[in-house]
Amino acid sequence: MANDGLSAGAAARRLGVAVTTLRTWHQRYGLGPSRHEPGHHRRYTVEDMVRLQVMQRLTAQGVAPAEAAAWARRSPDPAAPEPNPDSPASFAGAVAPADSDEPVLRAAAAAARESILSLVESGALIPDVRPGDGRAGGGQTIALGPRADPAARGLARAAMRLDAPSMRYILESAVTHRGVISAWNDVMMPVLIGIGERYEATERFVEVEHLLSRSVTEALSIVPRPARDLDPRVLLAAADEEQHTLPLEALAAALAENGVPSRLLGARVPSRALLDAVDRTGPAVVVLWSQLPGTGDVTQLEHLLSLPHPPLVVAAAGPGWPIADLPPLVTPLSGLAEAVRVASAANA
Ligand code: B12
Repeated sequence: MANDGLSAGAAARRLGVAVTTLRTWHQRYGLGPSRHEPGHHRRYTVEDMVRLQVMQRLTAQGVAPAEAAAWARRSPDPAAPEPNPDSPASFAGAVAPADSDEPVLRAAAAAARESILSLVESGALIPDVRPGDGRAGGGQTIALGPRADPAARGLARAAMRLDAPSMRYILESAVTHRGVISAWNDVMMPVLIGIGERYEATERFVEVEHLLSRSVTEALSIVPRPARDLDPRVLLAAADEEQHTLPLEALAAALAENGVPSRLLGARVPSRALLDAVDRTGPAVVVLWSQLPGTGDVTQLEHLLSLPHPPLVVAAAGPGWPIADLPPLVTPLSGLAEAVRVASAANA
């Protein structure tokens, strides 16, 4: 690109969009050309082109234009030093001698592409999608430890603002780019535990907990499920009267990522219904989740073990189970990665 920037026509051609689209992005979303010489049309600079690349890429992925523009406006200046040395996004590669032509644009484009996803994922860029969002949380925060992942921080902020699009963006990016186990352990779980503590201390923020739970469910459901001709040999269920299911949803998604299909019965499965399901489907593994001590009744596990054809593995998962009093043949599970290992091995 010449030093004096690109005309609208040239910029549109480079981006592969119509000139009218560029005009719309300028007029509606403020993503216009910034170089202005008196007596000449405005020109698009390298920085403008980086922002437009972000806009183009996000809208192509189905992000609403207003939201995409919010991200694009916050894109770092490619010529500025990288603000966060830990961030994999590096705009340093976009810095080139001022008089260089195509390489600058190519580097800026590549840097923009690389950086969008990592910045979104890191939680460093949270678009202000809706005006007034700042008010919604009333300055309240979800406490996370000092070593919390930046994406978890971004998620906590978005959750307190009841900002579902941003939550969804952060969560889906985490699932897609890190995989389910890390997305759950490093991003979802700390924020869920944090909002639980906030609720316990204040008896407020149930609305935050509900919207966050819903967003987690939606993000976990984007993981493609294994082919339909594979018969699921893993059965996942919450104990009788147990409404907490998110860890099982994470387990189903993590297993799917490993090509292992599962049946997830969901919340509050009465013991009789669980036994009937096992009888009809003959699973190799049953994972029963209890979050609350009140639902961790071990007779549910004993009944499973005394079936004429018991599953190979009967696993107790969740903090509700009395670990010391579990029947000897029950496998206790303490984390998602372990659950994936045990269920995958028994399924093989
Ligand atoms: C989301 C949520 C809900 C949602 C659930 C939505 C859903 N679809 O699952 C809804 C709104 C339904 C809900 C309801 C209630 N909830 Co609730 N909820 C939560 C919250 C925020 C997250 C739950 C979760 O997914 N936990 C899983 C992970 C994130 O947390 P964890 O269990 O502590 O993780 C540990 C282990 O389980 C293990 N682990 C983590 N992930 C995995 C995965 C696998 C596969 C394995 C094996 C292990 C494992 O590692 C962690 C470290 O040890 C928790 C907070 C919390 N700390 O859990 C409160 C929490 C569990 N809820 C609580 C309460 C009080 C309730 C209600 C009674 C509220 C009410 N008054 O109605 C009801 C209970 C209804 C019922 N009978 O079940 C309390 C329970 C306190 C207690 N120990 O008794 C908590 C702890 C909040 C708090 N701090 O006060 N809740």
